[in-house]
Amino acid sequence: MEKTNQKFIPYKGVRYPKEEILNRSREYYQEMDKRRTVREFSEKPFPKEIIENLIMTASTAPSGAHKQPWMFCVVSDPALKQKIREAAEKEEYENYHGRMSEEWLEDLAPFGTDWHKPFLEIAPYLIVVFKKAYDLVDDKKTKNYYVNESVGLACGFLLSAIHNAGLVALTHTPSPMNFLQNLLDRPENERAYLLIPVGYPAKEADVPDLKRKEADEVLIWYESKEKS
Ligand code: IYR
Repeated sequence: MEKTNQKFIPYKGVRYPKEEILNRSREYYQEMDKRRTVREFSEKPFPKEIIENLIMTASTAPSGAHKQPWMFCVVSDPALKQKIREAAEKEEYENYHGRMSEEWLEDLAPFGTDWHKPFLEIAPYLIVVFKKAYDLVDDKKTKNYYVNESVGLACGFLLSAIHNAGLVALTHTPSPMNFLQNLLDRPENERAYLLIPVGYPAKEADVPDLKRKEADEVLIWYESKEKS
């Protein structure tokens, strides 16, 4: 390896025997396969420490040059949640009444979504994820790399942590999202990326009866042709 100024330390990850790796991989898949996007939340509160743990898990995601180009804003203030709902619904009304194509509306029909976004006030916490297009260090611009990939990975980690904790979430993408930068008073280098309400599911929460693709639809093997 190239000599650098970076200090290297021994990798401390656990090493399992292969049977255990097989079991753990199967069990994790089965657990994650139970995750569902939920749009009907309970108002039931829970400690903010839980949210902090979830976000710190998200922040363990890999990122371009380890810049961690994200900021997670957590909104629990009802007045601010109301403002966010009003602004999101204003945009979504336009989306559902002309900005989205017929094809798009048809694709969404099975999910029963419309411009009403009550979950933005009902869920106890809204996590608004911002990507940092660049960083500002003492008012100087410094570069970030693979920002979309990095923040997407962090959001994936976040969703799996939420599911693992026993809570539910919705990946909401009001469009355009710039109202969030204004309402949350975020600096110029931060752009809203996803809005993720988090909470307990409502008592009678329904989800669409979706099927996930089979392995042969999402996975192609390229193996040695040699007989083993
Ligand atoms: N942002 C809109 C529309 C929407 C778009 C897609 I693609 C979805 O998978 C779900 C919704 C809304 O939140 O209603």
